[in-house]
Amino acid sequence: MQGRNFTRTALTCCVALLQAKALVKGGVATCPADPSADTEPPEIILGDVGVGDRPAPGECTAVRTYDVIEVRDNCPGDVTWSCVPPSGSSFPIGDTTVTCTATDVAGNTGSASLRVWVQDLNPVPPVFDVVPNDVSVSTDQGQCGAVVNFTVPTATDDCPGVQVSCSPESGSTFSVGTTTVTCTATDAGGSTASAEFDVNVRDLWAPNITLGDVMRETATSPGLCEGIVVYDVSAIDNCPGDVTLSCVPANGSLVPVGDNRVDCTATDVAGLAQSGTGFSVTVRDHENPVFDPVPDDVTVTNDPGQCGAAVDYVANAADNCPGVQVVCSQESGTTFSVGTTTVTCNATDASGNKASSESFVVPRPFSTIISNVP
Ligand SMILES: [Ca+2]
Ligand SMILES: [Ca+2]
Ligand SMILES: [Ca+2]
Ligand SMILES: [Ca+2]
Repeated sequence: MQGRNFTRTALTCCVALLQAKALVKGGVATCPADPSADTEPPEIILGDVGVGDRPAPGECTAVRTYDVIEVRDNCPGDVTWSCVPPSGSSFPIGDTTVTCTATDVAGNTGSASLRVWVQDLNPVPPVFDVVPNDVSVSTDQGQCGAVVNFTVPTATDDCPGVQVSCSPESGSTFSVGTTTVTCTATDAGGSTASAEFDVNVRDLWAPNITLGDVMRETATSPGLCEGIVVYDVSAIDNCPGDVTLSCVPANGSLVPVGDNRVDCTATDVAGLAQSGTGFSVTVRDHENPVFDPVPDDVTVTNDPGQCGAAVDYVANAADNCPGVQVVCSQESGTTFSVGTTTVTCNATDASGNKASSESFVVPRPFSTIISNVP
């Protein structure tokens, strides 16, 4: 059998008796031979919303009607249906969704919906109950911002249904600096009011200083009592922007022999400074002293009536560092016996580096002074 089994305009009741045995859907009867095996939900055809009355001044609702044109199913039998809110009831100002649900004898459920709009003809905007206070927080650890939660302000309206939303939302991540949050209260009729407050996020995190390769020990540069300090230090900050890194003594500079402490300070764009853990660089002197001039051999005559002579000689040493000392096997100015005396001088710098030199002192009877250059 073909043919639409049930049609009714502006249904107002809740049970539709479907007298025919099948519903034509696309020209094909879809009710199975065993109706209990039916899986096809019923359909609800909704019509237009009536104009209805208008809310009176001070009123927040108006009566509205709408049409349920048809409730149909592919199988015969009672289809129960209902709509919420029902047609003819009082609807609040604003937008209301009407949902109609129908259930066939096999328990399949279908639904349809429509919107009922009641205009607010006497719009009175909502009013915020409190003006939100500004919020001030510090940045989250390692972040250039902060997740900020705030209490969404409430608002009061002449009609129910006012809603408040804020942008950015509570729980958003706010960047460093000041962000204005705008909260908007919207009543059911679409009238709005707004309120603003500031979220101030301050950067309280100074840069982190990272120590890379450091030459903890280095030698003096040739001829100098200083060595070049070499290290690798970097700094990162939670916020973008240049980080000023300053170390004393500076990388690549000359520092004196001994232990030298290096201290670094990193400063971010917010002016927050972090002093890194200092480290030490030891400069060692490995350069030997040298005799300057190299001691000459000395030949003198004996002192009159003596079998020897008091001999002065020069034995000086130079070093890249101060504090070199010269010690000889027989001091200058002492009496040397006739014959050849080998004088050995040792020069020792402050770091223990040594140099040695030999010369000859030869007192000879009745001879003139002869300088013997080696
Ligand atoms: Ca059905
Ligand atoms: Ca209002
Ligand atoms: Ca910072
Ligand atoms: Ca030296």
